[in-house]
Amino acid sequence: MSYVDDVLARVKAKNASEPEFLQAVDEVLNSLRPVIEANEEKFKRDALLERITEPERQLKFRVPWVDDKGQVQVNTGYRVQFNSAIGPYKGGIRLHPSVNIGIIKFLGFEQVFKNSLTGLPIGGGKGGSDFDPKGKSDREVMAFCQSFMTELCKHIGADTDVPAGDIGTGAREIGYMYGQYKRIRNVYEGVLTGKGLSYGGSLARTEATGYGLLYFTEEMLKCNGSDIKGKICAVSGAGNVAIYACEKAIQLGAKPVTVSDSTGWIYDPEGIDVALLKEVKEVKRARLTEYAAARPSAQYHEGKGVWTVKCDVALPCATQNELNLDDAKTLVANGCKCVAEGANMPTTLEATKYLQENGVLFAPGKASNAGGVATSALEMSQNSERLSWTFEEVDSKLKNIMVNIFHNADDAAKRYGVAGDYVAGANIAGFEKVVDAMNAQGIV
Ligand code: NDP
Ligand code: 2IT
Repeated sequence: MSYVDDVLARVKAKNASEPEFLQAVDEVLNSLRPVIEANEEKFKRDALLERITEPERQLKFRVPWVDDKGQVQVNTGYRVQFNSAIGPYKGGIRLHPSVNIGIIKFLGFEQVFKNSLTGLPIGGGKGGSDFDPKGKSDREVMAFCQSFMTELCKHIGADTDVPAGDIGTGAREIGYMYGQYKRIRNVYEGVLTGKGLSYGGSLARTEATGYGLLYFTEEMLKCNGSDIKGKICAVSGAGNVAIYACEKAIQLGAKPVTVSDSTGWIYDPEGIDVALLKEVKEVKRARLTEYAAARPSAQYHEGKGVWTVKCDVALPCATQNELNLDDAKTLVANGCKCVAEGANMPTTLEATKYLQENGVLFAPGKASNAGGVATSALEMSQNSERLSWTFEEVDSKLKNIMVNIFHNADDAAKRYGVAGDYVAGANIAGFEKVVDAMNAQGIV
């Protein structure tokens, strides 16, 4: 049995109850075959793949808090500190009822390679809780965030581990967590990113993931003889990533015509009205029915369905495994030419394979959504030098980073004889830097 197959079998046996983690490992290790085979004995002797698939540290803790009725609620908190070879652990905090250790491990594993691809000195980590912010009062959200940080603050720090936002964690939650960290640890430092502008946040961090996704997509299309201008985009999600993906798509001359949330989706043939979407989702925290009620051109549908809309470019920006094989077939049949992931692992392995085999340009999330964490690293730099950069400065660095990530993935794919396979290219390019650092640092 090859070394890759041997490790895959062992990771599967050891983590049998964690399907999302196994899916992420499966994709990465299969992409790495040509790299590993070129030097199999050394990788095997150093147990490099066993080490890279085993988190350096996993924390699981109780998060008790009191709801508005005086009832005590108990959630589970997680932080997986996956790999610190190239920098302090860095990655978001997901607050969603579906969160479990397997989901946090998959996200932390992806983050290791993504953060490496940014070219910035950040290791990989991820955290979260099964707490559901939906329907909670501000006071309840604050109570949860304070309790969560009361434990987490013992394990993080500006040079150790720097969490940020993800699903369910936005500006409000980061603010409450930052306040509690500062109060307990008595240090004013850049321990979280995605902070408000009045207390150390970076301009353009809010926009960064969605904008970065479009910068990446623009470059990928350009290098394949096409142009983002004039393209019809189907977007899923209606949160941070989706909103700013729509905004930048419009700025680049494309037309996003869909968005979705966990209850339904919008088809708006006139193009998504981003100001209205922000009002509904960022200000009112309401359902997409309110968007439809305020916009005569919009049709609201219950359930799932954005991938049935005819589009040139599909941008999944909601959650993992939201684009399956049937969706991929529908997209191809409708003439879709490009899928770029804004979310983490939104496309199933079967769907990815089908899209690639049918000539669709496919950008994996760890490359195309890396603009968020890259700008988080820029926020860390600004915090360290106690300065803040202008929006234009951060945005232009973000654009350069996304263009570089595309070319690094593209070059790595070409070097290993799989030109155009950006999944393999991103995994290989991300892996190379981490492995170099791990080798230099000995068996740790
Ligand atoms: P938000 O919480 O701001 O928005 C998430 C959106 O996706 C909401 O519209 C939500 O609907 C929908 N959604 C979430 N879970 C589900 C589900 N299980 N089924 C259907 N719809 C769902 O999160 P973000 O926009 O920040 O994150 C979206 C994706 O992008 C995630 O995969 C995240 O990991 C990834 N990502 C985020 C980055 C960031 O900087 N924020 C950076 C890189 C990747 P509803 O509100 O109804 O739940
Ligand atoms: O998945 C991700 O890259 C994020 N949620 C952003 C992480 C960060 O540290 O900004």
